Amino acid sequence: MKAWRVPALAAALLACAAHAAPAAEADYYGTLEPFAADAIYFVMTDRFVDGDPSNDHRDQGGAHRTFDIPVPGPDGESANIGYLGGDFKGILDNAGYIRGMGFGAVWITPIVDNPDEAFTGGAPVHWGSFWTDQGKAGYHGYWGVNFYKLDEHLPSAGLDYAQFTAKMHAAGLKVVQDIVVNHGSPAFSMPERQPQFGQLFDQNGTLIADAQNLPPWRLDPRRNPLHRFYHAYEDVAQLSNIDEANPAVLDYFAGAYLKWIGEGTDAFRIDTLGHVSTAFWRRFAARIRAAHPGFFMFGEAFDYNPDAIGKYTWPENGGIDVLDFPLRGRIAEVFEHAGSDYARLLDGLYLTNGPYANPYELVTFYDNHDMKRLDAGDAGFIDANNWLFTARGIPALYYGSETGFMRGRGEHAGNRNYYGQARIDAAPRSPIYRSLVRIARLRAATPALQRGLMLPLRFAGDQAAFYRVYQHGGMHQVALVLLNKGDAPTRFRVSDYLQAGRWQAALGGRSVRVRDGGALEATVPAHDVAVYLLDAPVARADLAAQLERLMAEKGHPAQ
Ligand SMILES: [Ca+2]
Ligand SMILES: [Ca+2]
Ligand SMILES: [Ca+2]
Repeated sequence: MKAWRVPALAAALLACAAHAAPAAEADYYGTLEPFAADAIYFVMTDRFVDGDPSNDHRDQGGAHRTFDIPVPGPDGESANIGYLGGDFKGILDNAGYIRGMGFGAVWITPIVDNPDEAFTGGAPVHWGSFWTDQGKAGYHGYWGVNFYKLDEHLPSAGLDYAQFTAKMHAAGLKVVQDIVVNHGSPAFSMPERQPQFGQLFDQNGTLIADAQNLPPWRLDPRRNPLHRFYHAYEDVAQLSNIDEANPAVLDYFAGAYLKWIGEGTDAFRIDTLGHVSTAFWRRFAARIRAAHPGFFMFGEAFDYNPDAIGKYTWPENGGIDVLDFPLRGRIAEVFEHAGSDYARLLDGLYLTNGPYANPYELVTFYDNHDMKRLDAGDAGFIDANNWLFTARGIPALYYGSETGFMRGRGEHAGNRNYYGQARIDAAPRSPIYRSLVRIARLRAATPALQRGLMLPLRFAGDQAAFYRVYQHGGMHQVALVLLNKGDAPTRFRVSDYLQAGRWQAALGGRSVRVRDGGALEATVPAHDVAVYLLDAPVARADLAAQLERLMAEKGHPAQ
């Protein structure tokens, strides 16, 4: 056997030499995660578009009705804590709008059945309040009572969840399902017990857990089987606090979420990740990925300290990527204030030896439904989007940010207001929308911007300049990104690590031919971005050395 194989190998080597095959290109990439190709549009389903009034259930709830519960504010303004009618059909009707902006995925709020009454416990909601739930309905979806059952406000005839995901896929959009394991619905403090609140039901509709309106410290999980899904201590507001150490809990949630993957879910966004133990996440991720290898998940650990959230991304804790809260804090700082310094963002990237298993797989954002929306003028939004869609990470944009909708507003002050078809139809008139479309479509067409290594060149004042480099599997691309957040045009001159060749101006304008040892000069208008692309393998030695260092050190040192 051996005697036969050696000549074959020698013949192969000779054949290679005869054809002077080039040396294999070195691997340079931030991530190979396929999901990183897709920017994410985050929709609070109930607040996006009411595509089907027949599923609104406007009479639901009786004395504790669930539809259209206004929270009045000053000057005739209003927030709302009832259902407002948004549904799968409203999203699907606008799949072309979302895809057309350059997004490849839609993150939707939880789809599972929520209570059919407004909550009567907790503290009353008033304009601008946080952590208050009295009078609120489960329009947001985060109060699950049966995690195997679709909430009745979402589907339409011919459009159940599986049909919705199939049609979204056909429209070129993946579906990111928002999932919760930490809690069910509000479970105590009701003046009188309300149906469904604090209860959990299985796939057959059988009651399997019930807090019975008891405060958590009065639960008796040792003796009462209906209390065994819950910790006997508080966690978030009045929400039931699921005991993730109970093996039945893992079976219940893994079973439910595998069912939804079977109906077309492409990825999970995990709510309240940091309120559940890493031991649970390791087991949960293993269960999901045993059936669906490589399934992409990212979670919400609501913490601006990178040391507190990095651990969730490590393989021993389930390898779950996270929403990039630490960078989000810096993005708001920089783009909400003129005169800020791009250097603040550089320090928040953690490109080498940082706390994350891979910083290129983090989901980056500047606001969402649980905080004040970005408080900036149109120019600030434009600058923030130009950053988000060119820097490392997977951008997620909250619905309405494409027009600066309800900017600066928190949860009960308009953050989650109904967007609606009229605003969508008018969006092309917004300068934020027009510049977003330009940069998001460029990212969608540019592997280096999606998954390339990021090599910073200059982060100072209103200027940022960096390379993104993707070289893998026969594909190679170098992007040079030049950002100007100032009020005047600015001149960039780049020579560091600049490879000779023909650099195409990806957003329009003249391409630039760079000679060995030359420079690339470009003027970037106020609040604008320029991207130059070189479609060539990395050849310059000092650039290769920098990329090798970034490759070797991009993860957490212990990984
Ligand atoms: Ca509806
Ligand atoms: Ca319901
Ligand atoms: Ca918890």
